[in-house]
Amino acid sequence: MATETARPAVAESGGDAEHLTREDRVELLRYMLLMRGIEERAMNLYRQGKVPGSFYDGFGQEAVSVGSTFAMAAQDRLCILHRDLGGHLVRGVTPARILGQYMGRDGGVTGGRDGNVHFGDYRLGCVGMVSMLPDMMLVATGMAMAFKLRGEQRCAITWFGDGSTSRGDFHEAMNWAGVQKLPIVFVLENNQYAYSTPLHAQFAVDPVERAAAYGFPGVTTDGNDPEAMFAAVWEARERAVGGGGPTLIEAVTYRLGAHSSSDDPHRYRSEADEAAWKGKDPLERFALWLAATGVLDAAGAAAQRAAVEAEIAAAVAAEEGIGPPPLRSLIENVFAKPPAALEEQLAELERVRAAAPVGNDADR
Ligand SMILES: Cc1ncc(C[n+]2csc(CCOP(=O)(O)OP(=O)(O)O)c2C)c(N)n1
Ligand SMILES: [Mg+2]
Repeated sequence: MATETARPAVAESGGDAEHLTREDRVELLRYMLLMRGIEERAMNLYRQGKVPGSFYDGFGQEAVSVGSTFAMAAQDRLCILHRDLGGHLVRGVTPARILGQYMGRDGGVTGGRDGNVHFGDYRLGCVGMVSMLPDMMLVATGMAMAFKLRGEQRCAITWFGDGSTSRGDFHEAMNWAGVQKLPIVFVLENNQYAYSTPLHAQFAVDPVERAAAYGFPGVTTDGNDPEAMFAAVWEARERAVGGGGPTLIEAVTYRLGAHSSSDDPHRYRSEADEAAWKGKDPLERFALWLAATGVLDAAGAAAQRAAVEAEIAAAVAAEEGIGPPPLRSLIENVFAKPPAALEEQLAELERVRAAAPVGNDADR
């Protein structure tokens, strides 16, 4: 595996989005472009049968993970969910390792063991996702508890969707974090739907109001604005490491794409609704803002997009050349001494695989 180091905290000179430098703002856009570009490319690879399993994307939600991760320090820990690819990217996971992950290649973050969302490079502070929602809230709460017990100046952050707020784990994590005043930031990614379930069928009150019931602040933020996300998380992290306890940040956004590769969202939401939110696409909006404020002119923006596209194309080409991991790696780190019968079975499976190409599973 590659050995990138975690990205240091930005804006070390200041305490809010005012202190983002021009370079930071250009970087924010670059990470958002990378996330969009990688996921678009991965969706095409999925359709070509080159991405096994199913595929989840974060189209329209790029500002949430990129903006919030930008506010975290290298020593912090991130429990990243299925629409938060930007979190991995900001921490320094390369596009090649991510695309390799999706394609089940040896060069992927888990070395081909898992696909779309279950990965995280712990050396960069990223914790691999647990699929049961929202168990990552409990994992992050446990990490924050450890930081507190050890007296460390570190913070945990996790993301979760509007649908996750109906589960017991949400309440358990919020309660314990509030009781213990833990250094944790909870980011509620309100993208209007949980699969096909709309907000009005999910909760009777805005869930951000529940923070007060657990004894800590809850704030609502524009989840389509990376600078707003940065500022909200920065402030929450400052409070957390200063002993002030958790914050719940509701990032209001919209899932522009389908729930997953197996979903047709037009069965439960209108095209007019989609078009209205498309007009608030965080990428285009932020690009316009950077142009209007003179941070990135047309030539700079075109060069940035071209560089991102080239980086993604190179990553795909590199991973396509790598191939899947040897089946023998299935039993690595599992047995002290693998049983001989298992070795023989794997050799047989290797012969079968050599004769059949990798394809998608039946969708879940
Ligand atoms: C406990 C549990 N039930 C069901 C699922 C299947 N599932 C995966 S994503 C998802 C929708 C979750 O909605 P939300 O929390 O709003 O997140 P979003 O996908 O909208 O980002 C569901 C039902 C799951 N992973 N865990
Ligand atoms: Mg949702």
